[in-house]
Amino acid sequence: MNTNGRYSRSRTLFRDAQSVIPGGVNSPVRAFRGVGGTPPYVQSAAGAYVMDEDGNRYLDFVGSWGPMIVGHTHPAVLEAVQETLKRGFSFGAPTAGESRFARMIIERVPSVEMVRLVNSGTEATMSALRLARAATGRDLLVKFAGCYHGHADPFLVAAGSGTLDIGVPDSPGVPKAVAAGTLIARFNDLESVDALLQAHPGRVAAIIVEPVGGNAGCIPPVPGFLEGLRRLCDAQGSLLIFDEVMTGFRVARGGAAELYDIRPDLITFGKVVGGGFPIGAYAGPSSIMRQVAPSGPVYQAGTLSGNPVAVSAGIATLELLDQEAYRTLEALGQHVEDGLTRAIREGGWPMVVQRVGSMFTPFFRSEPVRNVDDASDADMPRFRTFFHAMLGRGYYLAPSAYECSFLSLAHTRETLNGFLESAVGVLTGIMQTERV
Ligand code: KE4
Repeated sequence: MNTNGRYSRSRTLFRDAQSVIPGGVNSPVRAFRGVGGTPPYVQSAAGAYVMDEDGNRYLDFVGSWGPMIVGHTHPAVLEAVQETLKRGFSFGAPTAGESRFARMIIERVPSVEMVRLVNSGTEATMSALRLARAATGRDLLVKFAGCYHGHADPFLVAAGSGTLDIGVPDSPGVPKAVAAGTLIARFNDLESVDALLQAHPGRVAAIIVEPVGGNAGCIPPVPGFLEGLRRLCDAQGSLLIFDEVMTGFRVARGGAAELYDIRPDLITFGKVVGGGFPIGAYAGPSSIMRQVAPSGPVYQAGTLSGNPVAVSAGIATLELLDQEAYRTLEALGQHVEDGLTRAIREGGWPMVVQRVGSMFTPFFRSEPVRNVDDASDADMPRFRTFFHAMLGRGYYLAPSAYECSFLSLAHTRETLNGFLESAVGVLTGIMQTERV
């Protein structure tokens, strides 16, 4: 817990904020409900580091929950944003940059021919679902327990991410009629999907999936899972939606669709695509996307959608993410995984580290984590002890056992060696104290 004086200013700010903002935060996961204690109030960030209001510096593994893949305040992104700002903030009119940005996304993701920009991942998934329902004339949605697709009503059923930390995977306020339209399957379990499709023949508009589970910790798809979803959708006439808000431009230049060589019908993006500015997107083949207003009847709109400042950050970020960047991110991820896994093996500790590219989660459980039930079976008190001990040593991991930690191009083998040395020391202490 943050009990020493090093967090006094954050503690004061957090206490004050709770009288004017629900829970003191503008997004629940920031409140540390998953780990307890006071969240450090970030005052600034640069490269791989964030600095809090008490003058503490942390090697950052949260990265704004994914967007900061090139590092904080990257000079190229900063310059692009500053240049755009001089020409104006927002126009509510089309700009040349939006088409350029759309073409960059199309060039990177094989199944995408058209893109609509929105302002968040939630808007992207909400809009993609409406489009899928219109395109198929069907109403039902299949999602997976523990997957999180933002906070639109249809997705707050057996959700993941912060809903698990505060125990509301089925949020109050979602009408029963809406929740009834969302069918729940088990991640990495094709039979659970087939059973739902057989029970509702011809009625499922879409299956939405995080191709790599990232909201119950990092849960890779087992071999054949994604290919099976593709086959089931084809057989049923349902659309396959890859929610790549977290994996898009994170796990490969073309996201998980490229990494696993799957062609989903629709893909949603967020986080990395905005480079730290509010951008979401949904995308797919022209045959489907043309149905979106004003070219088609499926209505979706947004005052700040395609905002020129945000788009300039997205363009500058994607320009930095060439194949060399992904080789670097993979090497850094492998280095972290190898370092932790070696210590776990030598210590005989009941832990697994699961990773895809530069997103990873240490689970305090011996067996692999294949779904949210496995993730919930991990030793949460031990995770909390580990998290706070590492925070106290200047390493800011994701403050929840149900989240992923992220690496960036600003992390180095040297800084990660320091992280690994601290992590192994802390874990050794935990396991010895608990005589594991
Ligand atoms: P936003 O509306 O938060 O931009 O995106 C929602 C979303 C959709 N799909 C996936 C796969 C996501 O991971 C997210 C958002 N992720 C959470 C954390 N895992 C964002 C952090 C937060 O809620 O503050």
